[in-house]
Amino acid sequence: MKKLFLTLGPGLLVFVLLFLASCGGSSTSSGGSTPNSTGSNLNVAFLPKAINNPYFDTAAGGAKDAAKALNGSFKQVGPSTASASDQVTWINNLTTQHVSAIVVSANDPNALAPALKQAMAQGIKVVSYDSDVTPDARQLFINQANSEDIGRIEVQLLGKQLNYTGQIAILSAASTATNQNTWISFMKDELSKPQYKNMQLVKTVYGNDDDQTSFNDTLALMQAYPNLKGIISPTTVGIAAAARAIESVNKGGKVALTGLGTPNQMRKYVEDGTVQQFALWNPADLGYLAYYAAAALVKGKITGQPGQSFDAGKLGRKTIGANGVVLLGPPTVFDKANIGQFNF
Ligand code: RAM
Repeated sequence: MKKLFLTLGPGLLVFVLLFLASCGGSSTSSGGSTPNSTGSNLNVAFLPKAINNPYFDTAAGGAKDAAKALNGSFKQVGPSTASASDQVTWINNLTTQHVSAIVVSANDPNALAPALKQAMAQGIKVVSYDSDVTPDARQLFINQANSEDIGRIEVQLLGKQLNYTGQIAILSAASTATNQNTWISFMKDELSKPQYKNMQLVKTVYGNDDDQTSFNDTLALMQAYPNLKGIISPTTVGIAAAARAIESVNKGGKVALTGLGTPNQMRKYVEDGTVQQFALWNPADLGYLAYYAAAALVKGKITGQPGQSFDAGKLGRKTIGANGVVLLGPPTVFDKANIGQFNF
């Protein structure tokens, strides 16, 4: 540090330290930035909602496989908490580095848009995955599954379990998260159907994809609503924290829980009966597809127009749909019978 101080001088050193602190996250990388077989540099940066989330780590694993297959480079950077303003800092940083593509999962669709538009103006390709930004701030959105199906399926799973009766609550991620908010709007629409007339949504709370906040929110919900019969948590961080909270007050089997989780984080709770069923897609395939889409844009094989198609390696050819959306596929429902077959 002394040497760094002498080299940079006090002012610049403070600036560098402040900058690093403001980013509040870190990065991992793999592959070289050597020119690929087409001669262009394929240097793709993934920016998830937050790092240290097993869901995004699994997606990064898939992206690394794609980078290897395409002779490109991969790195993941991001904030340590799910913060939109920290993501803006990272976008500006990646724009200065002039990476060839930014692949981002948004904590807020609007807050990220100006920085992403600046990146695009400098020739950087922008792909959103998992959680979209405003459509004019990216070329493509890689959607994990049909948003309507994801929202409705969670209500259907809980309804069946509760015999369509009782108070329920939702434990979401950030209140501005594009993906969760879209799914919740379809949950509400599903709940408005006649078969749910005896099921009442009493509250939606936001755990911000933070384990401790989500745990505390779940305890607070059960305290505020002693007759609460079920919780839907459409976030892998939230559902795992909620399961732990339910068990911590011995309410396993009394307060039903479903939503979106990773099999590895939820296995224990499915095996001990706290959770009967939950859903998800394969995050590794999502990261893999997002990398292939970014590569096709960088190589000029597509521009992001609906109807264009591109090679997505082991996932086959994918076609761009309306609004620049590329769909991965249907979600899987996990339960005691099948959870043993999955390891992510
Ligand atoms: C969390 C994040 C992510 C979401 C999954 C289901 O990991 O909120 O955006 O897609 O849950």
